[in-house]
Amino acid sequence: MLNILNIILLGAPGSGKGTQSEKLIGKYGLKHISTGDLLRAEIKEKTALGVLADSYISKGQLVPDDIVIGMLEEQMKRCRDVPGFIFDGFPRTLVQGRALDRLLAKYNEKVSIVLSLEVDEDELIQRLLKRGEISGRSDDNRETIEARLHVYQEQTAPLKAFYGDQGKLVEVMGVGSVEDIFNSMVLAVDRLVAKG
Ligand code: B4P
Repeated sequence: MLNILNIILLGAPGSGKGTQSEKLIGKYGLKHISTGDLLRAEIKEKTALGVLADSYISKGQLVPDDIVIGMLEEQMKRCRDVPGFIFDGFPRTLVQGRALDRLLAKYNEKVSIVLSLEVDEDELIQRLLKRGEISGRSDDNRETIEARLHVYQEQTAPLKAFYGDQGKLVEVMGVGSVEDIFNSMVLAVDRLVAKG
């Protein structure tokens, strides 16, 4: 792996990371790594990891760093010759951010760009409550949503300064049509690619 495009999608729960990842993969052919999807697959299979993860997720808490980092490392090891990665929902803590830098460095790689989806809290709550009506997810209810938003502010939002200091952060307005938001992201990525 050398000089590949590594995009991080940062944003509060319900900000549209999963939604936009699908579109970005379609455009750039990147490998999608969603720690949320991986954890939900473990929960569905009722593995030991899944049972443990569910005890955190259903309360709106983050799954411990060592578990998530191990899972991510496993996924990356399996990927050779990909044009890049979309990290969707990872990192969510500074510990995870530093671990990702170390992991990419092993392959002489680094984070290319961090797209942060900015959505106000009222809109996030409405979206997640609506998703909860159909998703059946244990974390899409009002009490858990509020806990998740709190966890985001406390543990994940500091990553914005971490990547801001590295000159990699691009804030994208995450309210509006999915297409318009996607176009803003593409603009930021293409600008970066054009710079070389
Ligand atoms: P995730 O699976 O990452 O999901 P999310 O934050 O809930 O949602 P996302 O931002 O992807 O929103 P979506 O596109 O679906 O995390 C779930 C849990 O797993 C975490 O709380 C945590 O416990 C655990 N976890 C995951 N990663 C972890 C890590 N690294 N470390 C520790 N724990 C971890 O959009 C939401 C809704 O909005 C959808 O219904 C969508 O249709 C709608 N929507 C999207 N864009 C819209 C728009 N522009 N307008 C209107 N609606 C829109």
